[in-house]
Amino acid sequence: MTFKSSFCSGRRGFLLGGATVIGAAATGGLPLWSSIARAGETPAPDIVDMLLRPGASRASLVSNPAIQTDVWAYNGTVPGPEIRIRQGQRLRARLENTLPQETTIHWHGLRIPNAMDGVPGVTQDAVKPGGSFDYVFDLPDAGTYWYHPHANTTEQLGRGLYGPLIVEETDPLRVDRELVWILDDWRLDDAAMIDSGFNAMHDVSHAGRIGNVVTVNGLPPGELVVRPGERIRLRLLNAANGRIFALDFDELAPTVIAMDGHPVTPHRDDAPLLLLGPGMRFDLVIDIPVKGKTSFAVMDRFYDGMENRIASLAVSGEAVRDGVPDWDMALKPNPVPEPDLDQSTRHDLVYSGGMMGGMVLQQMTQSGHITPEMLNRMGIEDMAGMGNMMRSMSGSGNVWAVNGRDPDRDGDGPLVTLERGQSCRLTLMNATAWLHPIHLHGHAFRLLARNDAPVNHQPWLDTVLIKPGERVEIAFVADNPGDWLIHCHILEHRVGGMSGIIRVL
Ligand SMILES: [Cu+2]
Repeated sequence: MTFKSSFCSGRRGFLLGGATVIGAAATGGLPLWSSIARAGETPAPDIVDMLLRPGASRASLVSNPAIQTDVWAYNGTVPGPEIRIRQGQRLRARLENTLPQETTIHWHGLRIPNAMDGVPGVTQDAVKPGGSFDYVFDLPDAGTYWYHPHANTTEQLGRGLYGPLIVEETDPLRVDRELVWILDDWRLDDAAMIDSGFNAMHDVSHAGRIGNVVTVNGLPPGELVVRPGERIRLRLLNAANGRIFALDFDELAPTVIAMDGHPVTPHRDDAPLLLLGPGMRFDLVIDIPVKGKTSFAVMDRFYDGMENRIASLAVSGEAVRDGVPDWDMALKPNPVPEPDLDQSTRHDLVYSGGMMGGMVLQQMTQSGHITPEMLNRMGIEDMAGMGNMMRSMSGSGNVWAVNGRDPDRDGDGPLVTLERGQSCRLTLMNATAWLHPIHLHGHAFRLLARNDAPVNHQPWLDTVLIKPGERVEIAFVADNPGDWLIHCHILEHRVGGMSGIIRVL
């Protein structure tokens, strides 16, 4: 089926979420697709239509509801409308740009055709103010995903452009309630207006643009009333530019059932805090105790001495059941091809630069994890050369580098080129003093190991958080042809050069 014909058939269905402002009212009384749907055509029930209109709006981000902040939002709301679709269905989303600048939509984590990936200059031309673009693709994988612009992303996400995309399993998990929490932070001035200093060099070379106001679903953190014995599925998503959340669930002991959308063996995390870098998602199952404590606090404890309350859970009402239900928590795996590790090609990406980066690069070189060959590829011959490279990078404004360069900008071509169908093992080395959530477009990868130690459950991910000095090994089948970005999802780091392309032929 061609793009055009698939576009003109299909039902005129709309996603009308609670806060969604689309459909008749938003399109001047006309159902969105009526002008192009042909009379007499059989509706295709597997298609969901969506209109996404990024533009200026206002939102109540701070605890005083009388104070409104000027934001940019999809269809007027932060977050944008929830797109909820079933695995295997087709999404047709029309972007109508009412922003004062160019934009696109990237469908984070989705394995879709390259032309739909929404990266200006790589997969499409940016959509000008007043322009539109039609995104059409099938959803092969169930899970928790999201959409956001990929043009001027620091400002466009920082002003509020993002929304959830939930792909439901054909056989959904049994729970009493499902919640989606989109975490974000905002840098607001005293009048609760967004600080317009995007891409400040300090943010680019340090931890990214960290805000001073944290929101959950675009609102100040609040209280949620739950019932004793209730089973909740919580879909967590970090939409912040740079903030990493380290979540403490009090005594609730959530079970992790999916990471970055993809099912994982249900397990309790060993770490006391759940680390959620920008772009990352977790699906959790939380069983509210039948007896005992009646209030729980979900806290973010990433920054010492700067903890944030994310939510308060108040247990109230009659118990839903006597104890913990024995319902299955295992989700059916998504159809992601398994990499053949014996037949795989190996590549490595060394991330360097940023404040105090020379020190970590030196340590990893001394420990032998960064080899003379890798240094050579980075254009570094000795320790003096390392210092020179760091200085010239900070002078040029490109404060980060991948394998010693910024291929996204200098036109050197892709970091890695792969034959279609080839299995690839990629070692990502963080030779910097900062954490980086590295995001690969168009594929899911298996996280195999950290610092040579195999990782529990080896989850499928699209974004992996790498600590300073850490080496992470991932593997995937390059089955999706095109040029795919692999970049740090701390958006200011990408601006500073932490980005490149993996080409699948
Ligand atoms: Cu980064």
